[in-house]
Amino acid sequence: MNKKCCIIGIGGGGCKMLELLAESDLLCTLIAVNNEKGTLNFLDSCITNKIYVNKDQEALKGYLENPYNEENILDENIKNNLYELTKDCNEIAIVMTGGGVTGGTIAPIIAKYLKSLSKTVVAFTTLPFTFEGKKREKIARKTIENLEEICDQIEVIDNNKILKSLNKNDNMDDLNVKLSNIILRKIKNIF
Ligand SMILES: Nc1nc2c(ncn2[C@@H]2O[C@H](COP(=O)(O)OP(=O)(O)OP(=O)(O)O)[C@@H](O)[C@H]2O)c(=O)[nH]1
Ligand SMILES: [Mg+2]
Repeated sequence: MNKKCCIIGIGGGGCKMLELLAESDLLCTLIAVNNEKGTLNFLDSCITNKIYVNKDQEALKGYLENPYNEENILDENIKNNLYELTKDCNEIAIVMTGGGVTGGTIAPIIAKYLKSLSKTVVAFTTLPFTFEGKKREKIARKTIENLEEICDQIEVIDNNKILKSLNKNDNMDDLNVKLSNIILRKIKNIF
């Protein structure tokens, strides 16, 4: 395990995963990215690196189809922040849960910026629960397609499979612990 690794949690689910990964023995730089100030403010206090993207879903939506023009989303301030926070990290894990607009658009854009800095970038994302509907699945699949084009490696975990593996009295927190453990194992194997 390379200590010079960095994990970037993006969007609502990605930031939640980051909080759970922060409880592990990983010695990585942790960065939370979201377009919701509230979510960033209320993150576990051990996550101190926070990047606020001041763009709502309406502004981000178009980037699902074309994640390549990142200049409008990552301003100089965000780029400088990312540059400084990752400057000693060669390997970067991007963690998000697929199906949302925020993670789905910002993750490929950040991955692209990090690739321009010659980092190794591995993305971890989920497929949405089937009960969430086709629209979310479509966003998640497009996100995967975009990440595959940009990242060195991408790991897709199906939320449905984890759901099936739960015990009768388990709840969403239990599901999230299972998901974060899967991500943790994969990160340890890859880096
Ligand atoms: N396992 C798990 N999946 C989650 C969790 N939160 C969200 N998801 C999944 O991730 C998808 C995207 O949700 P968010 O991560 O909240 O979306 P976002 O990236 O913030 O994007 P927005 O739609 O703009 O809010 C959902 O449709 C769910 O399938 C979570 O806590 N655990
Ligand atoms: Mg969100």
